Amino acid sequence: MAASGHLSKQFFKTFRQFKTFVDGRHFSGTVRTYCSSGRDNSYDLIVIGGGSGGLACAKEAASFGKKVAVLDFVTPSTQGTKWGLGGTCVNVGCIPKKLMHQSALLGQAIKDAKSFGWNIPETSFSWETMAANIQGHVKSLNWGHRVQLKDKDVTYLNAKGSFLDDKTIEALDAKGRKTILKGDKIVIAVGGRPTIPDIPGAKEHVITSDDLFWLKKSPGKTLVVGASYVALECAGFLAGVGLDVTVMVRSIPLRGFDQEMANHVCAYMENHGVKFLYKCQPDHMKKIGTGQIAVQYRNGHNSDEEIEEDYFNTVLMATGRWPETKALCLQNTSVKIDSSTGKIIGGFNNDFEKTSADNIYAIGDILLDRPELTPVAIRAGKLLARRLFEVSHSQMDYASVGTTVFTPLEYGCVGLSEESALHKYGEDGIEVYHSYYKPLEFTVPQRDASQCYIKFICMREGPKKLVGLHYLGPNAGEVIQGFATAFRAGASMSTVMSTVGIHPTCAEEIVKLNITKRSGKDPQVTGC
Ligand code: FAD
Ligand code: NA7
Repeated sequence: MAASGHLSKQFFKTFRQFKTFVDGRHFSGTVRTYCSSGRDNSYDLIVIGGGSGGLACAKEAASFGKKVAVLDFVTPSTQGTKWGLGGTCVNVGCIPKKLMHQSALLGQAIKDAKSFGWNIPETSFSWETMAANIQGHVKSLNWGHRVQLKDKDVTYLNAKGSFLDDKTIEALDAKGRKTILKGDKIVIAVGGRPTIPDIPGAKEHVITSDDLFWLKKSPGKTLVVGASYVALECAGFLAGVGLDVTVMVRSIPLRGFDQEMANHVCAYMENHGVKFLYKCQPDHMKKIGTGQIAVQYRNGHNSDEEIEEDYFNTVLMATGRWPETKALCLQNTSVKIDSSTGKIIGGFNNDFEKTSADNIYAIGDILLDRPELTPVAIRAGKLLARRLFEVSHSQMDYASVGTTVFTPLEYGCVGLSEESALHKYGEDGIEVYHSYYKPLEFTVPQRDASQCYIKFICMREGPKKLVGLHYLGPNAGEVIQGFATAFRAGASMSTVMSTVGIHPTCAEEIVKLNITKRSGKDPQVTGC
């Protein structure tokens, strides 16, 4: 037990049995744990940040009998919003986002239900009810995380961590109390927070995704600034629950994603009531007498960049996120950060999560050039804990991670975009199979399916290995999760095409693809 060197004899030992199952092998044994009665602040592992990655890493290390501490502290948003243990995903990310998306999908389902014979009396939507129930669920998750840490004997400090040196952490709680901790190994998992551009009036008047999910009252007529997935997902569910929503797009939607798919995502949203202001960016904001926010914006369509104005009840800035490294006082360590992104540079000693300091590691959103996704942070955290305590040598594989954008028409993908595949292999190197299809559930209520589209990108030569799969339609996350496994297993066009479909589903349209873009034939699917 590495930390034992720091302990004096006055601390008494206990012996704890542990059993765990890793990489198909059982591990068990007896470990000495040091009961400090609050006096011993030396740990085998200190994790700074109790979000997706940090909690996973801490719990895994504790399951090997290690002495672990987790520090988690939420600095209130510019609007004063704060929340409990669990990080971005649980409190202000994936979980409340997906539940609000579900609320919007149910609104659509109520409309569809009439065509399926349901006699539905007039309905109305209550933001207050939705928000209270979702916030209640999130609070139960906060509590669940605390219980799990306690069950695993992980010390939890609701305090902000900063480095005094490579092995010493100062934990500062909300009451200004300081605790000094010593860590043999330290993992940084502090994630990021939304940025607010330096626009006059913005800091005072806008909200971000850190506030949206905790609003007790409906945001009303909303302007969403930004066009990445956070922006489009929020705009999608706000419109889905009946609000007047405008998205302000500075350049392109869903930068980094396949642009043909991104344009379909926006077209569907536009057909379903979301307004888009393309090539526009805010210039100035101020509160007016009615309580609304007057937003002056530059419209790039006007050659003289003339200023236009509109009024909103809420402005949601979804203009990117910034890593939480500043408060860590990394200047007191030998950890290197990337100056343009503020993120921590990993990859030292052939270990993706190892920083330039010998005993300090970084996981999740804080690590440079890694996908900012919860399952990525969790997996990286678990694998790191196993390597740190020599239970396994497995490294995280950051390639080919599937993801889904939960817009009103969901978009799931794995692998390369068409642009990246063309760039990497050239036009003659790849084949693109595609189809427009109509989900069966869209037929009876006569829903427009013009954006339900699938694209399968594979190598042109040999067995036609799959390099990218893109799906726009219902349940995209569920569909792509399965295909992501096939993708990792090296699936080819022939493997996928020889798979018998499950009828009648949307996913079966993937195994039925047969028209290449190159052929120029009509990719509309007709009949069964
Ligand atoms: P975080 O979960 O951000 O946790 C970091 C924790 O550290 C926070 O609690 C923070 O307050 C705390 N902290 C910071 N500094 C300190 C300090 N000095 N001392 C102590 N504590 C500190 N991902 C998906 O996979 N699917 C989705 O659908 C999805 N939707 C998203 C929607 C939104 C709106 C957003 C914003 C993100 C979404 N993500 C989604 C991304 C996902 O939430 C993140 O990738 C994930 O939470 C990163 O985990 P992490 O452990 O790196 O950091
Ligand atoms: P992203 O992916 O960094 O996207 C930021 C978006 O905001 C993007 O569309 C930008 O347009 C736009 N932007 C940035 N600054 C401005 C200003 N000043 N005015 C108008 N528009 C602007 O951020 P997200 O928050 O959506 O997501 C970040 C991560 O969080 C994501 O990976 C998830 O895992 C969670 P641009 O394309 O630069 O023109």
